[in-house]
Amino acid sequence: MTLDSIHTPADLKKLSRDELPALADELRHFVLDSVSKTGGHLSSNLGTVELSIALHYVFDTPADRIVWDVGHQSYPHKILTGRREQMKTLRQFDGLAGFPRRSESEYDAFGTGHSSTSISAAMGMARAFQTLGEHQVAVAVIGDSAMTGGMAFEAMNNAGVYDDLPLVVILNDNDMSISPAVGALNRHLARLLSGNIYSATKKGIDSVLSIAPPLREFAKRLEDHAKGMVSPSTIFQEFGFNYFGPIDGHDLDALVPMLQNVRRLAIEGRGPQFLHVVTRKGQGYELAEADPVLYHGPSKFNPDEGVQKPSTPPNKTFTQVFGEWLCDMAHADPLLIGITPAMREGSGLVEFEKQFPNRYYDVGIAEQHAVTFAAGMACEGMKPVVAIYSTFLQRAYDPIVHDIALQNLPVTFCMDRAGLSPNDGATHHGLFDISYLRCVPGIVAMQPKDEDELCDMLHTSLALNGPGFIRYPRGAAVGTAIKQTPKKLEIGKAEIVKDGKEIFIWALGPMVEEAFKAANLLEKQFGILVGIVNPRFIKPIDKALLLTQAASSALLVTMEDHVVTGGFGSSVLEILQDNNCSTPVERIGWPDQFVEHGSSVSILRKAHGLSSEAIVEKISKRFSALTRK
Ligand SMILES: Cc1ncc(C[n+]2csc(CCOP(=O)(O)OP(=O)(O)O)c2C)c(N)n1
Repeated sequence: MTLDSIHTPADLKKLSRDELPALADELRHFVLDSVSKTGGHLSSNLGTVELSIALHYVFDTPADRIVWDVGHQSYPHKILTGRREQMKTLRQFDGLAGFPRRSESEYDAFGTGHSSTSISAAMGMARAFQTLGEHQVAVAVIGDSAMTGGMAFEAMNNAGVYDDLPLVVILNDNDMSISPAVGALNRHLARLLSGNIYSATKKGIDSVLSIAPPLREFAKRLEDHAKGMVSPSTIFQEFGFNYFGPIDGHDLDALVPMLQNVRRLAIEGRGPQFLHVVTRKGQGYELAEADPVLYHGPSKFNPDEGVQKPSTPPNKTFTQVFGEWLCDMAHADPLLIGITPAMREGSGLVEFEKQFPNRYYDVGIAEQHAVTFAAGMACEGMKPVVAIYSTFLQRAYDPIVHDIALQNLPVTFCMDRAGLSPNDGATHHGLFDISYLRCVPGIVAMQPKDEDELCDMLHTSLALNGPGFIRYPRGAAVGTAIKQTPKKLEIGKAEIVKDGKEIFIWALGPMVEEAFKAANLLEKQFGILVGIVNPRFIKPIDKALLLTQAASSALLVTMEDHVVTGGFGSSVLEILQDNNCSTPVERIGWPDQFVEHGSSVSILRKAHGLSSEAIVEKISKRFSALTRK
């Protein structure tokens, strides 16, 4: 077994070129076997097996830096850089991360998870090498969909003017995002692969020649110019990169010499190099090749059988409920528009696209654009609904402030994955949106306790005259029946879900269930009478109810699936302070630190003092300290 003998890229370099294809086979089997046991990203990693081998074979890693865009395709790289044994711990608590992390290995040159950062980061490294007089190369490996992110082009634009920059950009073109790739760049790449662009231009020139023979010389020059401008290399060359490709990314005999070539050019100071590599998502595992979307990020499965549907369908997820509501509403309202930045499946828009193809927009991995595009739609009287993960909305903060809120435009934001994305970890948890949204004037922000209330909130938001934000977590909702017709909620009005006296818990979203558990225990164990409020509105908060309850109780507790820093509990504190109310507040939420990955929410809750027992202990301690005085 060759793979067993590879602990570092130095071991890999001892192999002859002829031995590499066999290694690729082993590595591919290992990736499949390993991911089928742990769950994780599969199709993309099957597609980068040869590329990872060739990169570590040719480049002088870790001195040369490899930055994996998104990083979901970095498992073969992890395996080749000493982490093969640890792959069984992938995405589990204290185990390997699902993305590159600087703290995990010296070979992980840059931490990723959110897309389109690799060229900027690698360019920064390349400029630093030059400034420090180091002879190293920085490599960005970026997918064709990650390339649709604006940042990638901002970096290309900046990098292209440095004629001696030791930067290599590798475009890993598999014609797929999570779902099928979209946009004009995708069309350009497709035409470029088929060679259509240049031949179309040449045809145009031939007709110029036949009409005006004296212009032959000019036309020849035009042809040369056209080759540079619109031949397959165009867009990247025009940015100032040396373009190579497209080459077969599964052919090590093509990859190795090509990478040797671009590395030499980069290190010799011949400027930024761009290599266009064509790969196949799911390569080598038939089921994933046939359905790369299903195998993008599967849970554990048996590779012989493939991913199976669960025999008993679990409760609907919040995502599904949102998707169904959107279709229902779209039937009733022709102005409704659905927008996703490249997350059709994850955001529940598959059915909406089928039913309303003309009102569905996958804008690519382009969160900023998605939000401002929605703003433009809203200006013209359309009713845009932006379906976006809480974590990715971070990318669009200025558009929210500057384009949406400042102009008070009626756009509904459906923020999925608010709370933990446990296996993905710190890059993907949606733990900051309350803090970053609640300071924005004029917005309405909500979180439902169950799926029926989600529909009410969606309905409420759609009827607003300004922006509405609804956050909900990943996974199954609580199983509440959804009424036939959603109702409009009174803005800023909370719901008392349990009466009480000594303590009132204001629990957001899924924390209502936790609050009930805590209240039961507190009443049983300590005889404390605990009331529970479902705030519904994060902004504006039901001040009247809050102040009334604060005045009549010994302790207020806030519970949120969010960081405590600047979160919902903080806004409760501010309101009490501003109203000279000194009732203490126990804020329960995630601590002021980046929360790591783990195989389940409960493991991470336990690790951070947020298990049901720990919550009860916190509350009872605080309460008894207060009442003892
Ligand atoms: C800013 C941001 N938005 C969305 C995502 C979710 N996401 C992860 S991978 C992916 C598709 C990436 O496609 P591509 O770059 O072509 O790589 P491939 O999966 O095809 O190998 C998306 C949309 C993300 N990671 N970051």
